[in-house]
Amino acid sequence: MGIRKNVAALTAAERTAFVAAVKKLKAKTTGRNYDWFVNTHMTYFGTVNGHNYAHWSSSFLPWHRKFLLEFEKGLQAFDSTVTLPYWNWVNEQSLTGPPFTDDFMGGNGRDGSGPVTTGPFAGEANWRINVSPSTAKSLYRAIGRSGSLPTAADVQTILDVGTYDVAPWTSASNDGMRNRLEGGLSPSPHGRVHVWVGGHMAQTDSPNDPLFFLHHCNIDRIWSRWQNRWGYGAARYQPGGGTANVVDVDEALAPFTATVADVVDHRGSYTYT
Ligand SMILES: [Cu+2]
Repeated sequence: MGIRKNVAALTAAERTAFVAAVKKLKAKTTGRNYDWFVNTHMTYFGTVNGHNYAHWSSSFLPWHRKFLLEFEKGLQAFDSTVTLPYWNWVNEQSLTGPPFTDDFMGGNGRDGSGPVTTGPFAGEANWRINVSPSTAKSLYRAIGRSGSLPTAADVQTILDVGTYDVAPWTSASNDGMRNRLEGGLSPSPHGRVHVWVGGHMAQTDSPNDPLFFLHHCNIDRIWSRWQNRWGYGAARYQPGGGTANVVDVDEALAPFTATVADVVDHRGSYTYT
């Protein structure tokens, strides 16, 4: 049972351990290494087998929950004490505070939109981009160039929507919690944070920036808070079944074999502080 903590509550030793495990996963040469996660996110960004597994569909939340769980498992193979921390961007908005410190995620790109120059992921020698639709070989950020960070009121708006999702179960869904959280409908915190960080975070290979996992951990936490209020059961997920080209509750979250129903209640494997 893992406890996922706020990035602002990590000790220096916990920050060091997390970065070390991430670097070991990156250096791994076989199996599900760091670049496997980048590649999988790129592949599943679009349509696979007629389904939008990862994005712009009901399965956005369970797919990323499974993706994060497998990533966390990958880190724990190197250090069993490590869990994914979450970046609560409602409160942590300063570039001089967590998670942007020199001993953790590092700061902005050079001149506000170039390669990251500080922290453990700055420069190709420390953190080489191997899998990407763009040619840059080091990590880029353009923090704050576009968009804005979500507010507490934005998150509350989402928590108050009791319906998980509505037809057509896409970015065009005009109601439901999922599309408001993901980005097809306002207030769109998931999409806004990707755009606000910019650089690799605004591309399909966004997991190249380790900040991706801290951001998505917070998205997962917000879904968990919603579930805590409205129910963790599989019945709270929509669509229930028989919906063509949408991942129904009993369908697998490819490339994983776990179904939506397998991941809706996460409390047996991790909780949030
Ligand atoms: Cu995302």
